[in-house]
Amino acid sequence: MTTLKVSFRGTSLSSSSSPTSRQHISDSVAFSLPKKSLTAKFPNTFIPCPPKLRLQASSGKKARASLSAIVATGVQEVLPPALTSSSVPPTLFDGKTRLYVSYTCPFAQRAWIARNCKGLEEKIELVPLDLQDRPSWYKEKVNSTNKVPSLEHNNEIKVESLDLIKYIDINFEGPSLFPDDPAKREFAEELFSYTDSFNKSVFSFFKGDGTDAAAGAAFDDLETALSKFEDGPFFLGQFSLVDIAYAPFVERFQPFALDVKKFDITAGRPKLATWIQEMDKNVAYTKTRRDPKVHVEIYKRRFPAEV
Ligand SMILES: N[C@@H](CCC(=O)N[C@@H](CS)C(=O)NCC(=O)O)C(=O)O
Repeated sequence: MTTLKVSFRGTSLSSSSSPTSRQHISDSVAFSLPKKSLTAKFPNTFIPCPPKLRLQASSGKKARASLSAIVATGVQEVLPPALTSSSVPPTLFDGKTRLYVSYTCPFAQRAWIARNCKGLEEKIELVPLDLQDRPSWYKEKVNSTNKVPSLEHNNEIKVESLDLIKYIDINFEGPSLFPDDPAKREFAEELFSYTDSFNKSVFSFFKGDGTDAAAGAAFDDLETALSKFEDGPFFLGQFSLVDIAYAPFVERFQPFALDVKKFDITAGRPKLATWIQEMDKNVAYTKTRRDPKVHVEIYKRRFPAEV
C-alpha cells in the first residue's frame, strides 16, 4: 500500500479567495509571499505551494486517504466567480472535465471536497453557477433537473452528489477515499442511506415542527456511528467518502443550532466534537467551507419562524 506523507514547512499563501469573499473577486487577484508576489488570472489559476512543501510517496498500488495526504494538495487555487445568465458559457463537451457547483450548495460541496481530496484541482475544472441567476444553457445542455452538482467527464454528464463522490473516487487518480474492508463498506452504505433522514430530522427541528429530542436523537446517531470503528476519529475510522457526505451539512447545522436554537450539537457528544475538529484540519475540506456567520444568516432567512 502506498502512503503519502506531506510535510508543509513553508509559509502559506494568503489569498482573497475564501468562500466568503469570492463574490467580490474581480478578474485577477494578487498574492503576497514573503519575498515575492505574483498575480493569478481567472479562470481556475493554480499557484504552486511554497517551495518547502514536500510530497513524499512510498511504493505500492493505491494511496489510502490518510489525513496527512489530504492536508495539502500542493496547489493553491483561485476560485472563479460564479457564472450568471449573462456570463460567457464554457465550451461544453470539448473533452474537458468540469464540476458544476454552487458555492452555497452543500450537495455540490460534497463533490467539490472529493475533487480536492483527490488532488484534482488541475484535472477537474470547477464551474460555479449563480443559482439565483442561473444560465439557461445549464438546464438545456448539462442537467435537465437544473440542479447542482453535475460532472462533465468524457463528454458525459454525471449527477447526484453521493453518486458523484463515488464516481470521482473510482474514476480518477489520487488517494482512495473508500476502504476495501467489506464491514466498513457495508456500514458506509448505511450511512449514505441515512443522510437524507438525518437532514430531514434537523430541518424539522429548525422549522419548529420537530423537538429538541428528535434532533438530539439524529446527532446521537452520528455519535454512535463515530464510535463503531476505533482506528481513527472518522465515520469509518480513517477519513472516507462518508465524512465528505456529512461535513457540508454539519457545517451548516452546528452554528445555526447554537445561535438560534441555543442547542450545542457537540454537548455530551465527544466523538462528534472530535470529528468536527479533525475535519477542520483537512485543507481539502476547509477550502470549500464558508464562514459560519454566513450560514447562520442564510438559515435565518430559510427558517424565519425561529428568529
Ligand atoms: N439530490 C441532489 C440534490 C441537489 C440539490 O438539491 N441541489 C440544489 C442546490 S443545494 C439545487 O441545485 N437546487 C436548484 C433547484 O432546485 O432549482 C444531490 O444530492 O445532488
